[in-house]
Amino acid sequence: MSGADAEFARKLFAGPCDFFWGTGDIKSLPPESLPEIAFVGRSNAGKSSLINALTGRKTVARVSNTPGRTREINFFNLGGKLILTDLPGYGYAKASKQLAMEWQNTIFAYLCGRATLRRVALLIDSRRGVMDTDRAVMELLDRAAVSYGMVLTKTDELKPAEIDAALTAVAAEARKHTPALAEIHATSSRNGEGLTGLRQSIAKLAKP
Ligand SMILES: Nc1nc2c(ncn2[C@@H]2O[C@H](COP(=O)(O)OP(=O)(O)OP(=O)(O)O)[C@@H](O)[C@H]2O)c(=O)[nH]1
Ligand SMILES: [Mg+2]
Repeated sequence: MSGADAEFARKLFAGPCDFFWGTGDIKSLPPESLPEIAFVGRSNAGKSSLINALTGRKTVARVSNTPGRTREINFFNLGGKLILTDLPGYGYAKASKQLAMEWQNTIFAYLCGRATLRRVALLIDSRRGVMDTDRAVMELLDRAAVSYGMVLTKTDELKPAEIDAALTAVAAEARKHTPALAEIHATSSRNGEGLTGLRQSIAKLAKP
């Protein structure tokens, strides 16, 4: 990473980030325009928190202690160069079966059909590791040939040795999947660990 690239990433995430579209209906997505990165993961994995932390805001994406908080696909325009999308989580036990199916269908249709989707950030709660529902999503992304990077979240909850173990375990899962990037980011939205590196990786997808 050159100094200029690092500076571009820093400026991009320090600049404006505006919510511009939210929908639960796959038929009413915003027009495909800028390159897009989607934040995907189990309910409560920390997707909305990570978007807020990356963009240095407290309230861009809504966060809550109640899993299942994000009900729609929310689109954020980052400086006119990149779109960040915050998706509802999967694996939310309390959701009714019917609702869970609807969510899944919507999310899957979005992930498989969005021409401008350049990358998925697949968030894994570092205390839990990769679970079967994550593996199902990885297989779906494999089939859709969407490139994805695994991101460990909530590392502030772990000791350094535990973070290393979590990274090793996630890397082993990623190696089984061709579209999964080898680079894995260990992050905390609470203490900021790993955010600079993740910003730099994401900024490479942005319109120059
Ligand atoms: N300790 C710690 N807690 C976190 C971190 N990030 C998020 N959380 C907490 O985890 C919970 C869920 O965070 P969200 O960002 O709403 O998670 P989400 O993946 O968007 O959840 P859904 O929208 O329900 O899918 C909240 O209580 C957050 O405060 C982190 O880096 N460290
Ligand atoms: Mg959320």
